[in-house]
Amino acid sequence: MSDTTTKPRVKARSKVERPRLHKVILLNDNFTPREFVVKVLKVEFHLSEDQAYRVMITAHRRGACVVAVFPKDVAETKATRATDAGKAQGYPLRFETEPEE
Ligand code: TYC
Repeated sequence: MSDTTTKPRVKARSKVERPRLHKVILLNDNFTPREFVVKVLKVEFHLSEDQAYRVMITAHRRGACVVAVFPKDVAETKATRATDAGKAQGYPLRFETEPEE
């Protein structure tokens, strides 16, 4: 007979924290043409025409609008690319990022 004892194993639940997502926020300005904002939203964020128009018009009316949420590095890369697309045409279009609550 074996003299090994069997201990009850309580599996420790490791609390794996998921990395917080970051919002990409579109900011309004008085110069960038509406159609250009819609185009950037479609190309950089893969929004449909309808989604892009709604985001653009919300930013236009309220000053800012959340475009989407992503892991931090993706949010920052997309915000930079979209801001640079405006800059390349001489527009002051801005996208910022901030952590989700
Ligand atoms: N306000 C701009 C205009 O009237 C259009 C615009 C909308 C610009 C949203 C930026 O995030 C923006 N031409």
